[in-house]
Amino acid sequence: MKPDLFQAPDYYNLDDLLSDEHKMVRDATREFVKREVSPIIEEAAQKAEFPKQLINGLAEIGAFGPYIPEEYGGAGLDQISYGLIMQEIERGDSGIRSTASVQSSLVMYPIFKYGTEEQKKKFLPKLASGEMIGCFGLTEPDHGSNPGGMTTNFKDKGDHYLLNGAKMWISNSPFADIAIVWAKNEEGRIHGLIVERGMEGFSTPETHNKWSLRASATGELIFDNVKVPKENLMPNKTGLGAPLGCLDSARYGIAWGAIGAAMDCYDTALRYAKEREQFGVPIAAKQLQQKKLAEMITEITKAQLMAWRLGTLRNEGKATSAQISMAKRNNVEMAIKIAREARQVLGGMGITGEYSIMRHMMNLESVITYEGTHDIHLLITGLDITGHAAF
Ligand code: TGC
Ligand code: FAD
Repeated sequence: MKPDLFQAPDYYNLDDLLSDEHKMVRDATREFVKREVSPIIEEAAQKAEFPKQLINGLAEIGAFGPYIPEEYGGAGLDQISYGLIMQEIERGDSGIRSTASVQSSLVMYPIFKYGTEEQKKKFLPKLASGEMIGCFGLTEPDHGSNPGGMTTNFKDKGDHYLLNGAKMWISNSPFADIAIVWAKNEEGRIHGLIVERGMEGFSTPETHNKWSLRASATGELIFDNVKVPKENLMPNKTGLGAPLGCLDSARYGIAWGAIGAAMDCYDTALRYAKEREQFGVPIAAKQLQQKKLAEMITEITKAQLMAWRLGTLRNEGKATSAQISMAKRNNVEMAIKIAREARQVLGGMGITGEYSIMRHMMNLESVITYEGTHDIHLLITGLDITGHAAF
């Protein structure tokens, strides 16, 4: 792969809206990605392997639980810093951002919000340091966009719960130490359970042959009469709103992350267009290429402003789930369109692993599907503005 020469576009001087802490966090993550991710990511994706050697570094830059309080091992940062960390990591690769998103928003967040003090003390510091990796099991083979229909269930057996069922498409499941599992009790009410690797009847087979998120491990969670200790149930929120609350945080991170992937594609295409000559001039001098590049920077700038505003609303505790859906949907679509256009600017070179664009493009096919599909987020906006649920 070519050396990482990334220069971040900031057409509307968004840096002026960031605090010194935001810029420090952003620059440290950018440096980490240049130093540790860029040199190895293409090979990891080609081999379809998650680069586990990145875990310690991700923990060191605060990517695991950026907004979890320091007393539990988190970095105690605000939502803008969290977003900037996701943006910079996804600039490197969406699969690495997935690992950080899942660990922070889908594993640490529910334990922090819905767990007991004992659960927080037992798991959060180890998750923050990367000593432990977690995954999040909501989707089932027959229930993807409609998780409320889940059939995974547990029964009260006196001194333990007995868990049965299966989850699929679970990021990090093949090597996770713990799984946050959403399952129904005997009354059909959804609860979150912390299932630990090694519990009898619990297995995590890997899903192979993906063309997308190849540097991220995806798998199933299978529960065959798993005895879960009662102290592993998170008591402080039940119902579908509990997992959906975690998704708000992860979807917010994706709204920023997608900007990172788009920035990388734009920056690569711009540099290539200035260097590549055809018909005696750089292709950047041709109107058709300028149209592509000008539209890319316009869309990136709009997405940056949306993410920043959403982050300030979240810092004030005012962001709604529907606002988060709009940003996730808009920014991922923006990124996938830019990846497709940027790939064309590179001509044949664009399809090779010499450049990051094709990998971003393929990754974004997962990002536009997970955490709620593009269509589902449109329907969430539709419900919000009309009052009619059209799911
Ligand atoms: P509905 O009746 O609308 O809602 C049920 C309850 O949930 C509440 N609620 C929310 N709470 C918090 N945050 C949100 N975003 C919420 N949305 C809804 C709602 O108020 C209600 O509460 P209550 O107290 O009245 O019971 O539910 P529904 O069954 O009609 O479904 C609505 C729908 C379709 C929007 C929802 O199910 C949905 O979002 N589906 C998409 C599923 C999804 O996003 N799955 C993601 C799986 S995890 C993943 O992909 C991780 S990828 C990680 C990576 O690698 O980065
Ligand atoms: P379906 O729900 O079957 O949808 C198929 C199509 O139908 C989509 O286009 C959808 O938009 C459309 N559709 C569905 N319902 C409606 C409707 N009411 N109206 C109109 N159109 C509709 N899940 C987890 O729980 N944890 C994870 O860590 C995780 N990681 C993932 C990693 C990867 C790489 C991938 C690909 C997925 C991951 N997922 C995870 C699952 C992801 O959240 C689901 O794939 C997603 O929610 C969609 O579910 P589905 O694939 O079953 O599609």
